[in-house]
Amino acid sequence: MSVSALIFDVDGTLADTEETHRQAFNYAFLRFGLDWEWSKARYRELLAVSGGKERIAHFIDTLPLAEGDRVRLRGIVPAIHRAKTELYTELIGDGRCPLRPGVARLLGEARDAGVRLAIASTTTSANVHALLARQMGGSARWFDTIACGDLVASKKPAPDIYRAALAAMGLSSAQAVAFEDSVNGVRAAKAAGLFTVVTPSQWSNGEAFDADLALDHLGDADHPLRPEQARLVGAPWLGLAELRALHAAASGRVVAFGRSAA
Ligand code: XBP
Ligand code: MG
Repeated sequence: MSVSALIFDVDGTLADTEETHRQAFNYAFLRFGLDWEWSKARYRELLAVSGGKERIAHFIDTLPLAEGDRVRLRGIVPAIHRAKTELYTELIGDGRCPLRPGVARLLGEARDAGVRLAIASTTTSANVHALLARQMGGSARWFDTIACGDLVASKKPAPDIYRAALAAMGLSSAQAVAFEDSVNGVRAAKAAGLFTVVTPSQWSNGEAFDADLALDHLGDADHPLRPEQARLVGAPWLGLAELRALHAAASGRVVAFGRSAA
C-alpha cells in the first residue's frame, strides 16, 4: 500500500511545546493557591502520563495527603485543567513555539502531492487549534482530520487516537505514516500498526524507541540532517519521496527508488 496520509502528533512533534505546557500548569496551580511547582526534571517524569488532567491526578496521588484532602483536590482537577488550557492557549498565541525543522516543508510536499494530513494527539483540542492558528494560519485547514484530547477514553500509549484518525479518514494503517516524539506516542502508533517516524524532543531524547525511523528532526535546507541520518534517508532531509521508499521497503515491497518494482 502506498502512503495516502501523514498523521502527526502535536506536542514535541509539530512544535516543541512542553515547556509552555509546564509553565501553564504552574501558573494554573498558582491561580488555585496551590504550592505545587513542577520543575523541568519533575515534569519530564510526569510526561510519562499522557493527558494533562490525568497528569495532575497522578501527581495528587503521589502527595502525602489525608484521604479527604486527596478527594477534594481530585475533585477540582477539571477546573485546574481548564485554567491551565486557558493559560496555555494564551501563551502559545505569542508565537513562542515555531514548527520544528522540516515540518512546514513536509506538510507542503504532502499537500502538493495530494497526500492527506491528520493529527493524532493527547492534548486538548483548544491547544491544537491555538498552535495551528498561530503557526500555520489558514493552512491549518490542510489537516482534514484532527483527533485529539478526550475523543478517546484511552490515551497514548493506547492506539485508540490513531485508530480514530484512521477511521475518520477511511484508511487502513498500511496507508499512513505516523510522526511522534515520545515513547508513549511511538507505542500508540506502532500498536495501531503504523510505520512510525520519531523525532525526539528535549523532553524525550535518549529514550529507547521502537520506531521504524529515528531522526533528530525532519530536516530542511536550513537544518540538514547530520550525515549518518542523511545516508539512512538517502537525502539531506526526509522528503515525501524518501518517506515513501522507506515505507514501501518496510512493508516488504522492494522499491527501485521512485517507482515500484515490476
Ligand atoms: C502531549 C500530552 C499532553 C500535553 C498537555 O500530547 O501528553 O497531555 O502534555 O496537554 P501529544 P493537555 O500527544 O500531542 O504529544 O494538558 O491538554 O493534555
Ligand atoms: Mg508528543
